Amino acid sequence: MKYRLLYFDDRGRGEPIRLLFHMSGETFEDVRIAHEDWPEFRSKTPLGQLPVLECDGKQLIQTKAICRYLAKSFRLAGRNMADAAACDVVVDIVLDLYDQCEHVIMTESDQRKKNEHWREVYAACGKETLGRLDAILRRGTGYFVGNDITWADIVVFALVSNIKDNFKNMLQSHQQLLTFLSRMKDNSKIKSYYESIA
Ligand SMILES: N[C@@H](CCC(=O)N[C@@H](CS)C(=O)NCC(=O)O)C(=O)O
Repeated sequence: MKYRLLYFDDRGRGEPIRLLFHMSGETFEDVRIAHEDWPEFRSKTPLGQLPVLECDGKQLIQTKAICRYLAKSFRLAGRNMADAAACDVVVDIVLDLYDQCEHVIMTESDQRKKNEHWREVYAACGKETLGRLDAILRRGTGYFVGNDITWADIVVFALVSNIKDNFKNMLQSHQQLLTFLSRMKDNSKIKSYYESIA
């Protein structure tokens, strides 16, 4: 299968998909669309949005659908139906939070305004959401589902790292999550991917 990922030159919703490829070792073309080219490019996408994953030329859209499809293809979707559902739950939890932060991450450069936004999101739902993720990790396997890495770990790592880097020191009360992020960052495949684009 020939894969082409179309996304902006940002981490955003493209990063979990990139990481799934790097974790699996499957090759793909990482096409990064410049924001100034987007107005012209937009009409070439099914919903006027990115990411789009082309699989042998066939376009697949929606971050979650793309990630789930790749996770199934790369055997990163858990061992059984119950694991698969647990992965979906974790991904839905983190995407709900990311949805609240995305606009600010993508467009705001003033750190003070970013922090103000995060404080509001944290009070409204962030504290609860991150607390829920912390609680799942407290089970102690080091992974969100079962005893091994799944796409849920990869999506949480990609999106929560982005939140953490944009809203400085804002995850400080979520120690389980912070430990998880730094362990994932040390994963040899993730590490070599980030070294390759540094
Ligand atoms: N539910 C969609 C949302 C996609 C989305 O909002 N993409 C943004 C970038 S993260 C986009 O394409 N924005 C450009 C635009 O809407 O013109 C998904 O998860 O893929």
